[in-house]
Amino acid sequence: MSNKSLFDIAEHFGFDAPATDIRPLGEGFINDTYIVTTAKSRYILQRKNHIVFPDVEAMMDNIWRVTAHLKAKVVAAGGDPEREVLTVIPTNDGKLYHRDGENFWAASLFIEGSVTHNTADTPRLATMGGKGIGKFQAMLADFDELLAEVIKGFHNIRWRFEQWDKALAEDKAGRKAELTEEIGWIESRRAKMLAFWELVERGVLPMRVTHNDTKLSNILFDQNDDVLCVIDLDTVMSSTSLNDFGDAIRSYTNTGAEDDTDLSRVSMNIDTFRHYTEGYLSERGSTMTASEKEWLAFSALYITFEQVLRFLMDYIDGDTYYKTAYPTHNLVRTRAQYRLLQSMEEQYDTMQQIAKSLI
Ligand code: GN1
Ligand code: MG
Repeated sequence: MSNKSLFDIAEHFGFDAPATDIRPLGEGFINDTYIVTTAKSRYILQRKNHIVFPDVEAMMDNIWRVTAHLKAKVVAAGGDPEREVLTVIPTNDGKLYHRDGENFWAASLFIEGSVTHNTADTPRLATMGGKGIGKFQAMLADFDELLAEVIKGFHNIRWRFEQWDKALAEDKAGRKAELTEEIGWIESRRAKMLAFWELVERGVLPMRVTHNDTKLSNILFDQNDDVLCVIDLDTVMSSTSLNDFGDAIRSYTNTGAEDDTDLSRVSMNIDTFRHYTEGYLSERGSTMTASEKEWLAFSALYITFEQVLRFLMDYIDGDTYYKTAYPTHNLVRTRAQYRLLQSMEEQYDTMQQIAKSLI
């Protein structure tokens, strides 16, 4: 993108002064992100991926409503709403995004002095990550409006199984015959996973605001490594908040890589599970229902299972969703996530004991 056109885009937003500098920030896979400097402040400017998020207007409306709710909570607690919550900057004509031909752009305030981390290398970081997501959810526990479903059936295993059955029936890449063992991993757990989702469908597990991308790098810390706020709100939707707990456990506790070729490196670190759960419950325990508490440990197995299914399904489909670096990449990811799932299943009784002892 040329700098001239970036400056043209920036002019549409309600920044406090004209942009003097615009440069790329980070290496996100989905959106393109820039940092904009004016004489007084800095801002984040993002080109939103219109393929992954077909309804940018609904997505930005979700973000606006959720951040408004959070800001009211922070103000009531005497905090600083511009540091403890993401601040969306509307356009000069009051819209939440700017459309420039094919592209959709949105802006937010850059939080000065903030720090991010990529891996939970210390117990404190795992605990603080749990606190960050726990506090985010606790402040949203009384948000009772439904949010737009920006990605259909994202963590809905009934919908995922519909896609799965179709993928197997079509066998687009002709790979099904070689995958008898891997397909068996999915089929043998079908009933158990659907039984969990049925609790959501029946309202036993309540619908809440979910973040849907709870990796550690989506939390901003201050200079003392205390949590400032949760960022990357593109996927906020309504679902069971257990999904956010489960997805964090899937990413924080893995002793190997998501696409590790050496399965002996992959396992769930039970101490990291304990530290994350401790932090999470310290903020969120008092707003959880009894059924949410009961299914906490299982949610990690559920989300990890779903990830095995999604990677394998993409391999069967001929690698159309996830970016791949080599032809069997999705199969390698499938096997590595399956190893993680097995490790969780082996340690499930301990996970439950830990969760119970902390509640
Ligand atoms: C995608 O690109 P990233 O890391 O934000 C995916 C997640 C998966 C993850 C697996 C919108 O997230 O659901 O868990 O890959 N996001 C979307 O690495 O599909
Ligand atoms: Mg993301």
